[in-house]
Amino acid sequence: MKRAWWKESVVYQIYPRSFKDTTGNGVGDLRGILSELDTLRDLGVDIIWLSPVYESPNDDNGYDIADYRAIMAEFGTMADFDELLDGIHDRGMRLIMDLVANHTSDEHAWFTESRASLDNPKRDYYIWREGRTGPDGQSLPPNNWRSFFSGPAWERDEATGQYYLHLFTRKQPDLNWENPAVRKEIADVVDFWLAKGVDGFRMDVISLISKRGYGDTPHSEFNDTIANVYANGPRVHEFLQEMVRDVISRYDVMTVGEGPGIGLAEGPLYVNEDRGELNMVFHFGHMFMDHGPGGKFDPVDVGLPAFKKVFLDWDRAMAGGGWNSLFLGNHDFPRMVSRYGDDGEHWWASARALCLMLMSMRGTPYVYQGDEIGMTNVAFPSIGDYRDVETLNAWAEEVVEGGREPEDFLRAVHRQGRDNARTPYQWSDAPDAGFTASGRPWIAVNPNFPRVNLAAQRHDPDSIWAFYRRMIAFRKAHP
Ligand code: TEU
Repeated sequence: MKRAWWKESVVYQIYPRSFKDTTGNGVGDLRGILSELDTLRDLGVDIIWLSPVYESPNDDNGYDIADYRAIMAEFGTMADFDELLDGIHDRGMRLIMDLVANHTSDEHAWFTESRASLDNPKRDYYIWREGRTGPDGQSLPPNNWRSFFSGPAWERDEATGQYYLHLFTRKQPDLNWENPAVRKEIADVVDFWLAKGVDGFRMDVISLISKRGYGDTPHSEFNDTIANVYANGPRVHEFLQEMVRDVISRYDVMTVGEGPGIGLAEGPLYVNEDRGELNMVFHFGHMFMDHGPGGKFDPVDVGLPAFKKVFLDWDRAMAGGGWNSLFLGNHDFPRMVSRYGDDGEHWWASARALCLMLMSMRGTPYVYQGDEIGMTNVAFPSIGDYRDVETLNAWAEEVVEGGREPEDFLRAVHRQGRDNARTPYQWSDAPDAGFTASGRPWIAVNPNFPRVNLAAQRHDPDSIWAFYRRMIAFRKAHP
């Protein structure tokens, strides 16, 4: 096995919007992260991954990028970013950025041009198709694909009458990676940030960039459509190899690709060392296993043997020269202690047990902000308390249009919703958990903050935080 710094590191994911607000706008910011770098270093973090901080209209909290070379004004300025990067490097840590390149915002200049006319030079930057004609002469989408966030994956655009593909929200049009000009644009973006000194990328839904064609999906379960229709298209490896060859290989950096639809058979093709693609992928073996026939808001129970098998299988799958990422949660999934442990009576013990598991497997561990203090799911009483577009779209479709009982849907959201992981970081028992002094956080703080917070744990040798710190140190002492 070859040694590499990213194999001997612990990554900490920051969701900037929910980390720390220093300006009083109710939204976390870059200076908030800067102010806590010593805390992260003290925990033993080697690499910080920032969820997107680029200019964005925030339809999907920054996963809809309007300008890849600008910092979101709510988060700060490019000068703040440069200071943050220096602060991270000064402490011997590294920084990886989130590269969202399957799609842009519909407010990106490329899309504004692309949608303007059929012969715009940027028309082929996105995926445009004629609609189908319905029985009554009405215009229907080109196929039956559904978006990840409810409703059709196609939107008809007034200017030309054609439809554009959006696997996520309608404000996230998919880029056309078949177009070499698009690949060159993305390569230039990657080069821009690497030349600035960032240490790598987490690549959002990289498994989806190469499309297989646009026939109807025959699958009734959405996860089957992801795996068999949307993901692992015929040119995905060629596109990744091209990006690595042309740009990434010129730097000493790490890459981890997010991979809905990447199964045990495909994983090695993305990460085996002789392939020149990625260092790691995030597979969703354990993340999608509790989705029922109706998808994520129709959850089913999963047993421990099935859960353990995912990790065993993936460990074995890497025997041919690949390397695993290890994670039990992120900004898209429930809190790990609530989902895989117990956030009641056995909160403390199960948070520590999950930490032990995460830190003692082969692979690179990723800690999602707040998991190191045992932050839990939240059960807001009303849909009005929720912010996530996935949850709000599913509410509109299932409850408002579909007639599902609101209480039943909210129970599913309490268990599965992405906002579970997006409530503000709980720094202390001060108002709003010390996240913001504004009195109006962008999303409410979990009401358990007087009990679950960093200040209460930082100097307690038996705390969850202290256990993470010990396990990280132990891990590094025994490569
Ligand atoms: O997530 C991709 C992805 O597969 C998720 O949409 C996942 O299926 C869903 O969140 C489960 O509920 C990435 C980002 O991590 C996510 O935040 C973005 O919304 C999405 O891509 C679009 O960029």
